[in-house]
Amino acid sequence: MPHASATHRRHSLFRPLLLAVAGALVATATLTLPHLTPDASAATTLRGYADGRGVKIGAAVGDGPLTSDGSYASVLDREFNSVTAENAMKWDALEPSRGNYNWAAADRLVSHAAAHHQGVRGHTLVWYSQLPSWLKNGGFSASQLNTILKNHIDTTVGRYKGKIYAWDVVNEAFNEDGSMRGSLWQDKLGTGYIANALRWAHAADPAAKLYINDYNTEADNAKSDALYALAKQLLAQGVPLHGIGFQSHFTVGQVPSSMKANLKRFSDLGLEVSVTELDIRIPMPASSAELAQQSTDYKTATENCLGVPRCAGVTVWGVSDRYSWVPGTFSGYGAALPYTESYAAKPAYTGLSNGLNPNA
Ligand code: 9MR
Repeated sequence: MPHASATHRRHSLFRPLLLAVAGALVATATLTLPHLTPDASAATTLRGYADGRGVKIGAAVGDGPLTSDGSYASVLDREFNSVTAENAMKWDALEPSRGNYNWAAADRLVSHAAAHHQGVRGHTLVWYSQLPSWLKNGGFSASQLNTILKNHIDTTVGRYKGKIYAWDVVNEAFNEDGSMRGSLWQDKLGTGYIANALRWAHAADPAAKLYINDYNTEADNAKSDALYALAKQLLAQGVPLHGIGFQSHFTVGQVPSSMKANLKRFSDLGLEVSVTELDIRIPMPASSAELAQQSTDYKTATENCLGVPRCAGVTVWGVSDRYSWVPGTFSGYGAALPYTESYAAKPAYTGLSNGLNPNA
């Protein structure tokens, strides 16, 4: 017993001192932590804001950078709650020779996403471009092509059943004037290939949201009018179409003024809308005024989607200017993404963040 009381006395003596030390530590931590780790608060990342609004903020991901560039992966995982395969799920990548599938890069992305609590947008099942040559030059009949397409959709959507929340089933099916774009599918099968592809994809994964995706459809124009008419018709026929993807490859200062109203008319049909491939290119070298305008444009484009009912989210077509497709396609243009080549957040990042933050 004497021991117990001595111990008790010692505690009583030390308690004020311990409390003072603990209090000082808490105060120090409170004062210094935010300065030491500015990115530590999930609420201030892009994905923190997106999660708070129940939407996706995605990025297109290349297999090269994902597997070889640690800085890339750490920004991707900190900032984005959704990923799209930039190329790995296209037909030429998945089935380079007939019946021989190469899943490696696509599987890598899907398991990376699961490990980092990211959703996956599937891109893309039916497209005129990036077809393997055995398919493009195979001289197949309509009925053979139908079977090939169904097999490809069954196999690909089936493999990732439950792991892909949305699929770009049909990509870039229209010409600028609203007519159907000539392609292997359109030319041999007619426009009916679109309804068939949607039905097959739905059977293979009933939970995935199925999209038609295109570019230069963000404004109210001939191309978006044709897409609207097709969407309405497919819905009237009971075809499982759930969403429309607006790629949104813009030039600085040129986010279309009719974008929000245009997205809203699709949403009013009961469809989801998503910005699926946002980037905003600048003539190089980019001036600080252009970078500031780009920031405004990122905010506007994001708000144009999030301000519409049934906007599921915004995906940017890459993370950093280091790997963007833009300079290789639009000679003299670049700097289209939210991060510089060395992963500094650009004014565009702030614009995107403010577009996602309801209190900005
Ligand atoms: O960014 C992609 C690039 O790496 C590929 O070389 C290119 C091939 O067509 O496709 C790019 O992604 C496109 C997307 O799949 C569909 N919409 C336009 C995108 C930019 O070209």
